[in-house]
Amino acid sequence: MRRSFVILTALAVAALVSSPLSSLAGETVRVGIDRNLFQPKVLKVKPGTTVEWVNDEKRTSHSVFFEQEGREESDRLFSGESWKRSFDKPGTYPYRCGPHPDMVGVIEVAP
Ligand SMILES: [Cu+2]
Repeated sequence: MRRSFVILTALAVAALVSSPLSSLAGETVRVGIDRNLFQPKVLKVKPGTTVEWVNDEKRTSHSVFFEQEGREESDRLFSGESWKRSFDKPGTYPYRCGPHPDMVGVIEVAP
């Protein structure tokens, strides 16, 4: 009895440590960056999703900038580099590329 309790407790602790609460509901969805475009341009995700932008260009560097929220621009992403952001609250999150203001995208978060 006591032994099984200890084992179950250890399993529960291990589960919590290996999967932080913030990521329990979420998956990671990829947005590619290629030919000066975010692909897909409009991405719909559920709350708790992490979005990962990956620069698929050979040469050009880009960033991810949620300017309208007043957030800091991501680091410049060079070829093959990526940047992540998690979205917990429903809403519409427009963003653009720092060095290329015409490169725009939207993350739509809805249950
Ligand atoms: Cu760019």
